[in-house]
This record gives sequence, C-alpha cells and structure tokens, in this order.
Amino acid sequence: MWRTTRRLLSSNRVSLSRLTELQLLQQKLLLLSHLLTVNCSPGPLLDVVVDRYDIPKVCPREVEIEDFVRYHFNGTFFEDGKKFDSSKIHYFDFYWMAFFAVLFGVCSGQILIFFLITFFHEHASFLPTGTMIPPQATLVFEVLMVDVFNPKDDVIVEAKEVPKGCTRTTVTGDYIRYHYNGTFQDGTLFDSSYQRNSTYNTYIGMGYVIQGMDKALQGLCIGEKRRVIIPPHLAYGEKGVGDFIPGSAVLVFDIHVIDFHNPKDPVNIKVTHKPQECNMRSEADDLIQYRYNSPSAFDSPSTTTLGANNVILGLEEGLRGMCVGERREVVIPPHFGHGENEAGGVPKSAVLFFELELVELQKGVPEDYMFVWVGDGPDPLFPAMDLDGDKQVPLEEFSLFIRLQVQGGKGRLRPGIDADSIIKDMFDNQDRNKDGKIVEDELTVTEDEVSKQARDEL
Ligand SMILES: [Ca+2]
Ligand SMILES: [Ca+2]
Repeated sequence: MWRTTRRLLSSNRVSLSRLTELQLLQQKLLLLSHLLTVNCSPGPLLDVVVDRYDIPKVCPREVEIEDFVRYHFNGTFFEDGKKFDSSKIHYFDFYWMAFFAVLFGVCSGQILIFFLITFFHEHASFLPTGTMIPPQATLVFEVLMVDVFNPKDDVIVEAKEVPKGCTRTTVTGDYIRYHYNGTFQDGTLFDSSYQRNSTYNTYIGMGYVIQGMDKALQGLCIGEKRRVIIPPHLAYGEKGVGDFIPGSAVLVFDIHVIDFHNPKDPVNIKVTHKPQECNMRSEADDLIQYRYNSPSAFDSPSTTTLGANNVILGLEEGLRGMCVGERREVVIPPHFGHGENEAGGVPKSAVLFFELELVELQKGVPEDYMFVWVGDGPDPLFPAMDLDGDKQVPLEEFSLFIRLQVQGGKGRLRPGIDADSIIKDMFDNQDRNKDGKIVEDELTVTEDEVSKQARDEL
C-alpha cells in the first residue's frame, strides 16, 4: 500500500484541513493516474512537498472542492532539472475539476511549486507524450494558477474607490463611459481601454455587453473604481474568443467610471451662491460675461449673447436666470452638449460639468434690433426728440436724446457694440434726405415704413 506523508515547509503552505486523509489519497491517485501511464504497481512511498511563493496579497477566491481550474505548469526531474512535461508543450485540457490536493486553498494568480516524489519498483512509466519517467524519479511541478471558478459562481464585485457625496448610481438604461483593464486572474492583461486612449461606452443592462458586465455596471457612482470578476458562464463561456480569450476563462476587469447619464436626463443646475441683491436676471438677448471652471477670479471671463446660439444648449440653459455674482454647478448630459460628436477635446457622449459665475450682465435687445424702448416710447416722438424745440434734430441732439433714454432706463441699446456708431446709424436712417438733421416729416412716413422703421430703429 501507499504510505503518505506530508511535510509543510513554512506557515503559508497549502491548507488541507478540509480534506480527510482518504480524500487526500484519492486526489493523489487521480493525479498520478492522469500524469503517468502506470504500467506497474506504484511504489510504497509517495511524498508530496508543497512550497508556495508569489502569494497574492488579495485572494478573492480560493480553490475549493468541485471548482474548475485552469493553470500552467512545468514539470521537471528533480535530479537533473530536465523538463518532462509542460503546459506549453503539452496542450491537454487544463480545465479540470480541482482534483490536485495541493491546489486546494490556492489563490488564482498564485504560483506554487510542489515536489512529487514517487518511488517505483522495477519499471519505468510513460507519460501520454511518450516521455519516460524512470523508476524512482522525483518530479518537480511548478504550477501557475490561471483561474478558478465554479459554475455556481456569480459576478464578484469589489468596490475600490467610491467617491464621497455620490447621490446617484447607475441603473438599467443609463449610458456609461468607463475605462478598464481586462486581465485574467493571473494578472495577464488581455484588453485595455487605456491603451486605446478611449473609454468604452455602452448602455447598461440591455445586453450590449457580456452578462456579467451588465450586472457589474449597476449601482456605480461617477468616478468610482471597481474590480469585477466574471466567471466564464457569464462571460465568453467555454469557447472563449479566438486567440483573445481562451475557453472557460475567468475575466477580471478593473473599471473606472468616467461618467454616465440617461437619455432622459435634463440639464442639472445647482445654485451654489446667490448674491443678496438679485434684481436682474439673465435672459435671451442679454450680453453677459461669465467665468467657467475657473480657479481664479482674475481669469478673464467669456462673453456671449444669450439666445444667439453661441454656446451648447446645456450651457445656454445653465447661464439663464442668473444674477450678477451668482454661482452655479451645471451638469450637462451629452444630448444637451456635444452629443455623439467629439468637439475640441471633448470626447463623444461626454457628460459635461461646469462651475459658472455670472460676472456682468447687460440687458440686450432682440435679434436684428439696435435699440428698443423699455415699455412704450414717447408719443408723439418728434417733440420729445427735439430737445430745444427748434423743429430740427441734428446728430448731437439725437445722440443726447437717445443717451438720456438709456440712462433713464426707458430705452436700451444693443450691448457689445460701440454706442456712438449705433446712434450714428440710427440717425442716418432717419435723416432721409441726408441734410444732417431730422425734421418731423422725416419721422412721419407711410404706414408701412412707420411700422418697419419702428421695428428696426425707433
Ligand atoms: Ca432741435
Ligand atoms: Ca433731414
């Protein structure tokens, strides 16, 4: 019969406590019958020495009974170091039930060495490859555990970094952009979005990605880092993907959420500072100066006219209804941003975040207007314009009249354009005979012209 001893060389050795001695024996018999074509009865002594190294710091999954394992190994003779077998040259199915007693408790990604010392009586043995194992050989196996799974396994999710103040997490139907490194459990990289320098973008929970990832992408915060371990039955199954992913591979994804949104999301506006005095708010046609994402109040502000289609829809919305000095945080989903197009360094489908501050606000005039009355203008107009009552209005008088209206809050010039040149244009339009002065007749023209002039100028 066999005599079995087990020597443990250090404290971090295989724990076999779960196995009974009988199980252990069975495991070793299985091991031998697999590795060797035994054509004689085995010798009286079987001694297994296990020495492990490169034990992973984190071991999410240890080998347990009925697990499936994939591993690489080198088999050498102890005596001369010559190789007798290797997973590199001997591609049988590495995907077995974990019957190696020594594999129990091993972590994926871990390298272990074990010595299998066998004593045979008279005859040599032969491996399936034909390699002869002489009598009384000591075999050294170096095993690298590639991965471990059980068909009962679900996706394992490990939160790595969860941003503080995360109020919203991903749900089915959201569109997510994330970076990832995809490795096997032994740490071998098989895919990386970082190498492509482009996020992976997808809808969640709708079958666009492998089943395990669809599950793992639920409940994430923006900025969150998560490790996801997906067993093959929730990934690429027994077939794998070409040379890319072997059959029955367990996949490990380290993902980093860049952003996500739902196609139904509105622009989200949060007022972070409201000045005490807030009488006038920005609206369409106003000329505004604002800062965005600016760490310093000394940065020169941007200028735009609201409603003039100068900025993306979401920013337009975020800038409206502000008073001077107000600050806001605005989150703009891509359908109110740059959509599915890349734009000036903004990746496609990106959610945009703005910190806004309204610096200056000049009330505007509608498109195509140079001057508007606030409320009703003077009626009749000419006597009001003719400030000195001499029945004629030269440019200087006209200019003074318009400026008095603006100062008194009764009229408004188009902001952002030199007032003198606007007033000169308005004057030239009214001075129909170009004699350098406006008389009453030049204001009373045909009905059509009156309405047109009133709209265009006065
Ligand atoms: Ca006059
Ligand atoms: Ca004239």
